[in-house]
Order: sequence, then structure tokens, then C-alpha cells
Amino acid sequence: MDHSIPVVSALNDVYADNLLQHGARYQALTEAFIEMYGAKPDFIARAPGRVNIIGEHIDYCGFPVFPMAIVPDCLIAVKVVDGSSVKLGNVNTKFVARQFDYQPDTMVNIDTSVHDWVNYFKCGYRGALEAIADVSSPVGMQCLMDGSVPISVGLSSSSAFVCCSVIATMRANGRLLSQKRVVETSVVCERYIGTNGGGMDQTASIMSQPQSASFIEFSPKLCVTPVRFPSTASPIAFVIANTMVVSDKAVTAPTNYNLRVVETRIGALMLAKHLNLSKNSACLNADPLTFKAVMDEFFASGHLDDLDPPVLKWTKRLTAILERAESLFVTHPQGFTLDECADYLGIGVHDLARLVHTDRFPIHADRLKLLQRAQHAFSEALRVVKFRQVCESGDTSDECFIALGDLMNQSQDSCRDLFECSCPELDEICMIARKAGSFGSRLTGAGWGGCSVHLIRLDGCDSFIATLKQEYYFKRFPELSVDELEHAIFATSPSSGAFIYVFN
Ligand code: NG1
Ligand code: MG
Repeated sequence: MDHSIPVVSALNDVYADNLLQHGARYQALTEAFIEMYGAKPDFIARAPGRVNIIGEHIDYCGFPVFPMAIVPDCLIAVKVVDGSSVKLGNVNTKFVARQFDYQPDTMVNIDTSVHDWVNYFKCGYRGALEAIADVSSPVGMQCLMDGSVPISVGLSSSSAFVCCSVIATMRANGRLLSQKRVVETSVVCERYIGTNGGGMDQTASIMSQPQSASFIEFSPKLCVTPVRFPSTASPIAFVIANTMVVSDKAVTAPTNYNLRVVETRIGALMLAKHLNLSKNSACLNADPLTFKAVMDEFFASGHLDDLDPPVLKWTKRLTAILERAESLFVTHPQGFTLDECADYLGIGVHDLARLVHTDRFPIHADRLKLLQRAQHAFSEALRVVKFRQVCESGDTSDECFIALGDLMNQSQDSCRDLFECSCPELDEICMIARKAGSFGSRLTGAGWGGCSVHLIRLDGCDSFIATLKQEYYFKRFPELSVDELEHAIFATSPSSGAFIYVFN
């Protein structure tokens, strides 16, 4: 069933839980819009940020992930006007208002050599027009944005902005497509910014159900299963704590994010060859080839495990494929050069570059640590399916929360040691949090800085946050204001996904 983007107008709509809590913010945005443009907006598009509970750096490997949408979000108030130019203001005057005109050939020019905030809107605008294809002359738009997702801290402020821009442009042109089409559009068009990301953030932002996390599967096709956390007399809570280390993915991609994407892509190509998987199978010609596709192809010939319960089937398959990956990559524990990879695959380095898109997303690295990246990817995928199983087990004992926390702690260790996307501040804040009583603590998002997420008991929340302020923030960042601290560390709960708010 292909759901549509909810269009809400009443404050009491289940999707408008944020309006109840943040109705004043919508009111303020409307007044600022009238101030800027002299008339009320036609609608307000809303797309939330997300926190990834577990399943890091594996969406682009094709494996399931487990994020939840958070209350912080991106709002864009829009009024359709004559002409085809777009004006975009921001309530945060640090971001200077911008204007651009539609161009028939490129839709809009996105100059990624400058890190300009309007580029994210342009990605969404261009993506939306490409998706609704049949609009020959797009409408003029007056827009005003208000973003409450902290920027570049791994809470997907970028994807919230791009998704919001996609649904704003589609709605303005009278072509609001289904949730899945919006997700597909947003994943592809965010790459215009220069990062070669997976689809977790956009899926969580667009398709999250209220009060639920999302078990998101990408292959064989996009499938989102809402999962509720175990509810007990003493409920659990998730605390998000920002290390205050800014990790701007669009800037560091060649040595960090995009490099990891390439390592897992090349790892998948070499693993497919190692397993003598038939070259002409459809899945192996998928662009790009992922670890998940290789695993599915390896088991495609039908195996007894098809009758197994899901987690047992995942466990058997991931364990079996990881053993084979280790036997291949263990020869180069320090990593492979691109030449060694190309030689193994029997192709030229330039062919390899085109195959894994390093021609579009250049990387800077002498050696690709394929063994360690594969060990993380396969073990992280297994932790995700186990995490969901615990949530759905109906168990609400302490053991259940300890099990969830252990999976999160193992994930952090794997991100730190195998995927090498942690940093000293993330390691420290997780250590402090565990000593302060969290069941589990880990980085969330791309890593290399940004935010951490902690599973705690709700009734211990205040003292937990006080301890982290005392042990981390006051020591490392004594100059933070009270308001900055409130945005640095906060408890959160599953929020609803994107919607369009129309005025009564
Ligand atoms: P953040 O850090 O929120 O930008 C990025 C990717 C995700 C995923 C995570 C790591 C984009 C738009 N987002 O999230 O797809 O790969 O890192 O799990 O590239
Ligand atoms: Mg992002």
C-alpha cells in the first residue's frame, strides 16, 4: 500500500502531535512570513530529523536499519506566486535570504563548491521537478524556512531540509506524490550536494509513524515496519547528547563518509567474485552492488533456512557470509590499494572508479580496510534484527532493556574499532553515560563527531542529563549558554513523519 503524505489542518490530528507541542512555532512562522512577503502562506511543509537507534553505515550496504523520527524538524511555509522564481528566507537570519530562477535545462544550478544553505533546498526543488516531470513551467514560490534540527550533528538536518523542500515543491506545483516516491526522490536528489548517502534518513523523515521507531528494509524493496518500544510501568527514554564536534559530511566526505561507502562497494564486488557468483544475475548487476545483494545471491539457490524464523535465518546467513568475507580479506589486514582491488577484479582502476562512482564522489585514501568494514557491516546488520526481535518479544523485564543496551554498546564498539567512524569525544561521552547508568550508549548518524544516543529509564532522566552536563559539557565546553545546553542534550521520543499543514 503506497501511502500518501498526510495533509493535516486540525491541531488534533494524530500527525500533528508537534502542532500541539509547537503550535506557537507554526504561528510565529506564519507571522514572520506575513512580515516578509505581506500575505499568509498557502501551506507549511514539515519534515522531521531522525535519530538512528541502531544500524549505522549499513543502509548503503542494503541492510535494515532502526531509526526513529524526532520532534525537531524542518518547516517551510510556502505561497505560490506568478512567475517561476523562488524566494527562500530563513527565520534564522544567520542564513541570508536567497532567490533563484527555474532554468528549463538544469531546473536549477547547484554549485557544491560553496557550502551554501540554499543548496539543500535546490536539491529538493530539482529532485521534485524531475520526479513530477510533466510540469513544463513550475510555479513561482515564496518560501520561509524554520529549522529546529541541530545542523551537522548526525540528526539528519540535511535530509529533513531536502525532504521538506521536495514536498514543498511538489505541493506548490499540485503534484504531491506518495511517501515512497518522495523518499526515492529525496534520496537521489540529496546526492546532488556531493554525499553518496543511503536512504535511511529520508525514509525515517517521510514514513515514520507516531510513537514508533521504524525497521526499514531497502531490499528487495523499500519496506517500513513501525516498531513500538517495550512499554512498562517504568518506561524507557532515549537521550540525545551532542559531542559539539561538528562533522560536516559534505566537507569531509572524501576521507570519511564517501570513502566508507566506496570501501563497502568494492568489498561487495570482490566478495561476489570470491564466491563465484554468476556475473549475469540481475542482482549482481545492480548499481551499486551491495553486501546485502551479494548475500541474497549467495543464498538464492534456495536453502533450508527459508523455513527458519527471521532472526535465525538472518543469523545463519550473516554468519556464513561473514566467514567467507573474512577468508577473502584477511590477507590484507592493513587494507587493499585501489590497484590491488582492480587487479583482483580483473578490471582497470578507471573502470573500478566508474563502477563505484569515485569519479563522481572522489575519495582520498591509500588503503581500503575491507576486512574491518565487512566485519562491521555484517555484525551490525545482525544487531539490528536482534534489536527489533527484543522490542517485539513482549518482554518488558529489565533483561529486555539490558539486551537492547548491550546491542547498542556492541554497535558503538564496532563503529569505533572496525568502521573507525567514532572520535575521542564520542567515546568519552559514551563511557560517561554508561557509568551514569545508561543501558546502552552509541554514536548516531555518520559519526566522526556529532551526536550520541543513550537508552535510559525515564525516571532517571534528569539525574542522567545532570551527570553528563557535569562530567562532559561543563568540563569540555564551560562557555555553553543554558539555551545551547538545552539543545545539546535532550530526551526524545518517537515522533511522526512528514506532513503538509494547511490553514483552516
Ligand atoms: P547523517 O549523519 O544524518 O547525515 C548519514 C547518511 C545516512 C547513513 C548514516 C550512517 C546521508 C543523507 N545520510 O546520516 O544515509 O548512511 O550517515 O548510518 O547521506
Ligand atoms: Mg545528513
